[in-house]
Amino acid sequence: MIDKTSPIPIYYQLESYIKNQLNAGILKPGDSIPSEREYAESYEISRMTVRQAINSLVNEGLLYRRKGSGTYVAEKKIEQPLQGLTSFTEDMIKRGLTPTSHLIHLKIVQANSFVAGELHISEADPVYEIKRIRLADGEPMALETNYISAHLVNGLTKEVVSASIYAYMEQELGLLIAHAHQSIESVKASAEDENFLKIKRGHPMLYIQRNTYLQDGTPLELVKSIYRGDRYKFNIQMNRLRQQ
Ligand code: 16G
Repeated sequence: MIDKTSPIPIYYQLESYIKNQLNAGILKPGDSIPSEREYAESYEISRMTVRQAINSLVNEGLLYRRKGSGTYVAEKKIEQPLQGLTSFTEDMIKRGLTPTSHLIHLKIVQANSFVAGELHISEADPVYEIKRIRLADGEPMALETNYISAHLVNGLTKEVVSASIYAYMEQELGLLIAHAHQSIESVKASAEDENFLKIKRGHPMLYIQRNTYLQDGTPLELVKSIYRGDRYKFNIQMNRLRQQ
């Protein structure tokens, strides 16, 4: 499988070989892969070359290293399309995963100027601040903080927010959730993320802000979320824009 006469760099050939094994399920999430020495001996290549291939797969998030123990196959990322406006609960159920939430707090606070501006309400107006760890099959995926005007929505209890907020607002309150604006930025895991998501401080994370609106244009929620960079991949479908 390694062809030393090929113009394709050897590290790249090894990288492709390991990738094929991952795709074929020969190497599964949690499996340890052979050591650098083992690869080097089996294919009669240098350890430096093996390291280069493995580093590249670690950087892509397909493998991860555990200090003093070895290199392992990472869990598959959750691929999330960015076409439709859906809830975490819906997204997980669609994938056959069980969604749960761990409620950190639910309180009514006075809107600060940023929250008031985003929700088109006055500063110091009452807003629900709901902070939840969102889990898929018991594994923490994201830390979400929702701000929802308490004048617009009421009845957000611990029981309600421990399940689906969207389901409550649509099915119980009859609100027409229509569209949202979402932005995604990369950030490093903070001490809080380390604590709640069990991710090492400094690891790459995705910071997402969603502003959701009702059909009549009223801002419904401002959501600040931190998603695990090692477990999430967002997909976008694009159509070619032609110059006029
Ligand atoms: C998603 C949304 C969040 C929304 C939540 C409702 C992002 C990136 N995602 O997690 O804005 O509040 O779904 O979920 O912001 P729920 O209905 O399961 O409570």
